[in-house]
Amino acid sequence: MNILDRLKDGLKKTRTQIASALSGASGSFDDRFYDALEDALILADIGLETSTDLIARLKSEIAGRGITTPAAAYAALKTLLAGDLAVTKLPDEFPPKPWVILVVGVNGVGKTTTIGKLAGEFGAAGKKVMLGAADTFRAGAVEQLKIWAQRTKADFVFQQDGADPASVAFDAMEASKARGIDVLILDTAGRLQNKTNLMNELSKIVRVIKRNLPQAPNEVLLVVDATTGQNALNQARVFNEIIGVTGFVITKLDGTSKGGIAVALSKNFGIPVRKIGVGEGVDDLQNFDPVSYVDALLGDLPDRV
Ligand SMILES: Nc1nc2c(ncn2[C@@H]2O[C@H](COP(=O)(O)OP(=O)(O)OP(=O)(O)O)[C@@H](O)[C@H]2O)c(=O)[nH]1
Ligand SMILES: [Mg+2]
Repeated sequence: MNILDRLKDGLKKTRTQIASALSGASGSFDDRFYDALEDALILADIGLETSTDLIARLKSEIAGRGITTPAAAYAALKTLLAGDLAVTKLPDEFPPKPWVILVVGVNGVGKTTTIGKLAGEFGAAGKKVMLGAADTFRAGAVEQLKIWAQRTKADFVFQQDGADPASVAFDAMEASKARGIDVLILDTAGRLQNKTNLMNELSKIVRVIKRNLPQAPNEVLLVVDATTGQNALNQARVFNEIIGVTGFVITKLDGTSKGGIAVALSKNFGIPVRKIGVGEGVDDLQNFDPVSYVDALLGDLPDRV
């Protein structure tokens, strides 16, 4: 399956749900149509405020352009939405070395898997990649990252379970400089239930990195799981407060009915979605392309409307 098909396949549930919400407005092109559209967007987890705002802008666009059919209105909505999702992808070149990516997020969202996929991608582009196991909290976390390092032929820096994560970050910074590494990616633990601990731990990691290389970390990627819906917004708020997030990675977009969360996140925080995960394999990480995403999310207006 090619990249676009995989995205479309992944977002099928969201799309079907939107289509079924829209079928309630069968045949009408009036307030019922707009209400159904708004409901459909909210159901997909685009968010109440964002959905209301989108519909208001759509209405004025439709009036301004003299649009008279639901299909044309739907197309206009897709253009508006894609236009809102300005993106910048991760850079292809990384001077000065190492380019440091700190990966954060709550438990189980897909941080380690995303790091493995990123290592695969950078490695395939000819970059020297190192993975640093700064999640020393969960038993087995180091081993899991090690497997990804082996699979993607990345260098690997770790200490024993329970070691100080900042100390791992320090070792990884030193080692990546000594070995001429292009991209250093650091895994972290995400215990959101204790915000103070999390804040202390992440701030310490960042301090150690900066002491070694003042412009690093170059990216703080917050990984969020699309299936958690609106809760992803709370996670983004907390992590952004704690360390300042520079980009989102949205995982598990395959098979979720809450695929609209990418819109809610980028609209609410003005932070770009860098990557999306559409499966568990090493090739299942895509750049976020707003037009393809909106197409996969909304599909075509169902015939019945
Ligand atoms: N379907 C699907 N599953 C994914 C995706 N990304 C990660 N997963 C799965 O989600 C589960 C958790 O992934 P991890 O990478 O271990 O998550 P984590 O954030 O590192 O978890 P902790 O280290 O426990 O905090 C694994 O079973 C992954 O295979 C994705 O894009 N799609
Ligand atoms: Mg992990």
